[in-house]
Amino acid sequence: MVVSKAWTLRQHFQGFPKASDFHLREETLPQPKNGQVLLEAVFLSVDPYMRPYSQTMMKEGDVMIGSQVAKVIQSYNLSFPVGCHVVSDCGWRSHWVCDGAELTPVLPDWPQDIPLSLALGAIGMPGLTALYGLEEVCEIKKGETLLVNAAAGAVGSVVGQIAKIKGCRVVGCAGTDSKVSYLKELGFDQVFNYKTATSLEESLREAAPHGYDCYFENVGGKFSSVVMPQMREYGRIAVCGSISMYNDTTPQTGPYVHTHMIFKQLRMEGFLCARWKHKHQQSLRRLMAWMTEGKLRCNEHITIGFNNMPAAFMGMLQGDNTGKAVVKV
Ligand SMILES: NC(=O)c1ccc[n+]([C@@H]2O[C@H](COP(=O)([O-])OP(=O)(O)OC[C@H]3O[C@@H](n4cnc5c(N)ncnc54)[C@H](OP(=O)(O)O)[C@@H]3O)[C@@H](O)[C@H]2O)c1
Ligand SMILES: *[C@@H]1O[C@H](CO)[C@@H](O)[C@H](O)[C@H]1NC(C)=O
Ligand SMILES: CC(=O)N[C@H]1CO[C@H](CO)[C@@H](O)[C@@H]1O
Repeated sequence: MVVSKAWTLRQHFQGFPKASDFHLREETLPQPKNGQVLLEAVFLSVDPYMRPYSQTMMKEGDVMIGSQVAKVIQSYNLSFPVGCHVVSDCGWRSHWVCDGAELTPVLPDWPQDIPLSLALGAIGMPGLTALYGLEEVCEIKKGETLLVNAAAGAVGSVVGQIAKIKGCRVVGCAGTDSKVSYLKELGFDQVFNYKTATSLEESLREAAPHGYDCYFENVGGKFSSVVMPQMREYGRIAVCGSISMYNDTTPQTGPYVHTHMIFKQLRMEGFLCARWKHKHQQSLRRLMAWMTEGKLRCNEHITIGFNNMPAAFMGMLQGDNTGKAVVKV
């Protein structure tokens, strides 16, 4: 018998999450049956979506939702031998018993010198989100100018690098000067700190005087309202996230986008990475190829200790991370 640790939502978040909103409990797991495996968490992901998701999809007392890279430590399923690594959506748990059908093996030929934690980042859901947002939603073309915000994060840092690979001009913004330097090292053309800029409007205009063809939106709210008038005709906006609105207790209101959308003939489309599930495998291979060729680099912000999951989550929401925020057990 294995005793697992699990983080639950003690009470729904009100505004910014607090340590007391989480509860660590122990649960005794059943013995795995035929076809099942016992998993042990190695790396766990903390992601922005957990904040809005908790509000609409979780009850108080539920285990926090999330993905992890886990190691199979007992197996009654030949497809998942002991010692292999999988991606599991079993939430904030240290151990779990499940059927093979619920698991995704990490890419079979995962190179030894690439950390497995990237299966939660650039070679995982955030990397796929960046790729689909650019190719499927923005339909970005060589020579175009792209804006991405939360640019030093898991999704944003990959967005900018893929757009560079495709021959675009990339403008990014992030919340600290060290993130700004990091993005310049990654090859972004123009980067500024949105927290210290005297005028967001002017900084955006200076970075791209002719305006933006594509806008990869991670932030929403006021930021978005300032970008809309600077979109070029037939511009495309991929609405990936709106992190600046996730902990609002009262909804933000306008300015509204309609006039800009009409007269500039813009296209704005929300999307979820899972829409293109059928091509995840081939897309992960493309991301891995860019990584092994040195065209895609990615930083990780690693917090040590399963017990520090809430702190890692709250830290990510307030911008502690450069690159993907993960917890190493
Ligand atoms: N649609 C999908 O399928 C999908 C999938 C994955 C992620 N997403 C969305 O993509 C966005 C980025 O996710 P991620 O996993 O890559 O997270 P991330 O960017 O690694 O981490 C969140 C970052 O957001 C920035 N931030 C926090 N509050 C902000 C605010 N009020 N204004 C501007 N920036 C703020 C912080 O950086 P700064 O220091 O720069 O402020 C923080 O580091 C999120 O909105 C997320 O919900 C969507
Ligand atoms: C093992 O896992 C696979 C999923 O890869 C599943 O289809 C299969 O049914 C499992 N095997 C057994 C014996 O249940
Ligand atoms: C209402 C509230 O708590 N707003 C905060 C939400 O979190 C962001 C950081 O992610 C803060 O900037 C807001 O002040």
